[in-house]
Amino acid sequence: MSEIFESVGKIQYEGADSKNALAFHYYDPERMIMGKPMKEHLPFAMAWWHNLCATGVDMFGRGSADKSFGAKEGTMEHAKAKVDAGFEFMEKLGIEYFCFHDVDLVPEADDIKETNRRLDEISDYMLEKMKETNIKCLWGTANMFGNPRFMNGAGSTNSADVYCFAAAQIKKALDLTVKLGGKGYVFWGGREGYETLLNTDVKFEQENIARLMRMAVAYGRSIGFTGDFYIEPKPKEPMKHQYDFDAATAIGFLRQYGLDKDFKMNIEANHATLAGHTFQHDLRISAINGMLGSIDANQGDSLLGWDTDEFPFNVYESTMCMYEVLKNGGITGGFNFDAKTRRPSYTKEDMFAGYILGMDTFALGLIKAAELIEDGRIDDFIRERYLSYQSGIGAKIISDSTSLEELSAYAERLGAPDLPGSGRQEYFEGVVNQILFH
Ligand code: XUL
Ligand code: CO
Repeated sequence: MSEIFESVGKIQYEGADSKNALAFHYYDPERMIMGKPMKEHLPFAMAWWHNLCATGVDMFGRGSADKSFGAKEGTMEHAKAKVDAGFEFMEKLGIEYFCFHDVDLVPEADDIKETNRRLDEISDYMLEKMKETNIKCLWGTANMFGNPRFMNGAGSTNSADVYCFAAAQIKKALDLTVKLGGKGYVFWGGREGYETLLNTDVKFEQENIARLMRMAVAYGRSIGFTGDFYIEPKPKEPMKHQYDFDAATAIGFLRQYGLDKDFKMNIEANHATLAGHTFQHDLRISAINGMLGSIDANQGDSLLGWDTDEFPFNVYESTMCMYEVLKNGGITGGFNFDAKTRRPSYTKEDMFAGYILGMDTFALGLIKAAELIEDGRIDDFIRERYLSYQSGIGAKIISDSTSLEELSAYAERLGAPDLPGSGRQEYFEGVVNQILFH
């Protein structure tokens, strides 16, 4: 089989002084960080949709990038060419995982039975490639937002017939995920939300989403899927209001409907910022609830109000992300680059440049997060900051052995408490800069 990315060889680590555009400058897979090689800390994944399907189309213009890979688009030959391109791409970058939606893999037919037949064919071909290369599937999902039938959502749709199509797609996507040995299965509720409450029964819709998820868990477990289900929260876009607004909302939903044992979060940086949080915030909320599962590694643009899905270059953000991941003891999922090159970056080399940027940014984030933890000043300060709960009245509070009356009497005896001690925010922001730039 002929090479698709002829101008690009295997991407090597060359170090920070190298000016080679097609080399890693920080991602050194075997370098040990906190007792583990970088590549084990950072199981990177390629997003089938952005990398192999998206051509740079936007609301104002047709695509700028050629993703035909030598085949006629809309054919099974093209679907196979994308598999060839994808595996060559991942091998050249040393990426061990991929993520996919059903419709990323094959052209969707009018009849779902034909689409499923095509999916069987392509997944056989993918399995062959996986055996040859040792590349694995991180997670699969069903695209339940692109087809016009899902205009009012999938689990949240007003149409029971459409609901059945969503169920059929989930069933097939789970079959594929299991066939390809995927570690996880994602629900991104793209159109699970509403435009106006004037036509929407929110409670009914949320209960129906939970029903669909419960059926997915039952089916998945029945066919031997032992991995995690994930919710990928996002507050808006395409809908004005989406039910999985952020990690806290999604975790509450999972607990309410008894799904919290089977699900974790797949946190996407640009979704967290759309919800008005930092990326780190949603990672922390997931982690403290034991639900930090996987990560969609990208970044948004603070000047734009939508999901720009940019390759991450902000090292401050990736450091804070890796700080959360290290503190969590790692993640069972991986780092999926749900990111696309900008419309004017339409060449094959640009595809590599995007991934090199993302992988280097997370490698730097890992190095710096480990330094922050090894430095210890932040951890020490946080420990000290809550010391008043380690003895006396504080110890009684956290052992649940006091009452409002006792606390009130204590406060009256004190008259006026001392101020709670400086938060030293500016000092610690300086510590982060010191670690980042020493
Ligand atoms: C959309 C998004 C999706 C999910 C998978 O914003 O992030 O691509 O990751 O459906
Ligand atoms: Co995503």
